Amino acid sequence: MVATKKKFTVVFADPPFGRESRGEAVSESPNLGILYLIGYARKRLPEVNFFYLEPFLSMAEHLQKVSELNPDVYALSFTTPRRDLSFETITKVKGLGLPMLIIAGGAHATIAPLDILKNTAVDVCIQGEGEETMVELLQKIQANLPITDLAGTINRQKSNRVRPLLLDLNFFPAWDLIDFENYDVAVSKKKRMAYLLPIRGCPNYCTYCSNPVWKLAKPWIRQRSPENIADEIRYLYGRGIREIYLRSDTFNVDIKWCLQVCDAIKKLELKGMTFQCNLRADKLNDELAKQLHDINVWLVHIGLESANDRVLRGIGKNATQADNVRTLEILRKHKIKVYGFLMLYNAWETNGNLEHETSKEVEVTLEFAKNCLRDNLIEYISWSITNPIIGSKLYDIAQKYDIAVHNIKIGNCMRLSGVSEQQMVEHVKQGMILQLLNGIQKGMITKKSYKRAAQKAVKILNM
Ligand code: B12
Ligand code: SF4
Repeated sequence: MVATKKKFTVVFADPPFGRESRGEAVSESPNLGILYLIGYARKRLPEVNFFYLEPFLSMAEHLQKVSELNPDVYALSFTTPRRDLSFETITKVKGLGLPMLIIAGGAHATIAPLDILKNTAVDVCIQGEGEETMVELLQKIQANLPITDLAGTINRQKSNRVRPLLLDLNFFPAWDLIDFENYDVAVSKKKRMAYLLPIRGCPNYCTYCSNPVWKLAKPWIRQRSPENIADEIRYLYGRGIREIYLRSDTFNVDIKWCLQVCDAIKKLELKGMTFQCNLRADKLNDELAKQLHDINVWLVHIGLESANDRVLRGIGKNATQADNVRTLEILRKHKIKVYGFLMLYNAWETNGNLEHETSKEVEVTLEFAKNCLRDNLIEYISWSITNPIIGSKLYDIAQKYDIAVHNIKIGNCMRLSGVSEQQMVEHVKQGMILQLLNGIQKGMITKKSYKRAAQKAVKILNM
């Protein structure tokens, strides 16, 4: 009998966070990057077997699956905060002794590929958007061609040129691989919810944001067609999804296109479907807010960041406090709730000088948030101490002035002149208490989010 040749197999993986990660950000959604890569690649490479090892697997289950599948390529996707677990995973996968190529992609591989190549057994890092690079890489591997010169990759021999971005985004993630029962979102009206990306990129460059993937090449903004977005929504509805969070960094870059998307969604006439989306405060008008309400957008997420124009200017937000207030008022008028995100103790550079948010300005923001909650301008809030995350302009500023520190109570933050650590801790504590009490009051602490709330409460008690 002639043995049949094993199909060329590619395993995409999230690091294994285990089932105890339930209630944390990783359990909210499958990795959209991986689903997009598989959705794109399998059309072009129908002869290849693709698998996805999801984030809720334990390390033992993850390794067991890799052994069983014995892939030709193992491709891990990870962010910077998940670096340590990812490095441990790579070491253990390598330790299985299987003959495979190990690839890394995602935010950390894009921002810090040399960190990965230096400290792990990864053979190739893929920088930025991975669809086209992955297809070409797999074609080359199958044809036994050298892979050192491939655009969009970095290996131990060579750092190659950046790959142009995809212009046609009218394709779907590989949703068929996902059982939505395995994912759970903290805030939603419906039990079954999915994230959907109508647009890639963001036209802004806020100093604190590590928006690494999209800004390697231009155009920074790419929109899908309203019809293609509506088709994906119809598909997800058929899969039992009743709430969709339009999760792109910002939905309202181009109001005209947003209105067309709303129209296409309205035409679907899907009973019982609700939506959430991310908006920027500088571009909302009455007409768009009305349309959002008409398609059942019940919650929008807005990065308000600060209530001080000096700070908003400094961090390059391209929105003013007047924009913040106007947008909150328009949304209240149209009965759309707001999840407001605020940051404390930001820093920036003006004409070569380090500047930062003062304690007084932080207090203004805290007061603003309290008033907004009281006046129903904001429904939910979330605070974070500014963390100079790798990949952001702020990271470079923090390195230049040597101000990045780790505080055991509040995590990664910055040492700012004239602000004591105790003062910072106190303000973070005030913000977190406000967030927690408001969450309890609004019934946000449900069975599915109790773990996060409990962790927060313990953190506050220990401050
Ligand atoms: C939606 C989202 C989530 C969702 C879904 C995750 C996801 N990856 O889709 C959830 C809520 C689960 C999430 C969680 C977290 N996230 Co998040 N998330 C995003 C967000 C807003 C959009 C992601 C997106 O658009 N995906 C769509 C696809 C098309 O893009 P992509 O994921 O980048 O994937 C492409 C490339 O990166 C590459 N690629 C990705 N993986 C791989 C793997 C291989 C092998 C290859 C070859 C290529 C490749 O190809 C993909 C297709 O082009 C981004 C912001 C942004 N604009 O990127 C933040 C972002 C990626 N998240 C971030 C962070 C920090 C987190 C958390 C650590 C937060 C937390 N506190 O826990 C967790 C970690 C999750 C994890 N699995 O490790 C940071 C990462 C920053 C950094 N320096 O690493 C970002 C950039 C936000 C920011 N500006 O700070 N996130
Ligand atoms: S914070 Fe939001 S608006 Fe600013 S650059 Fe990042 S994604 Fe864009």
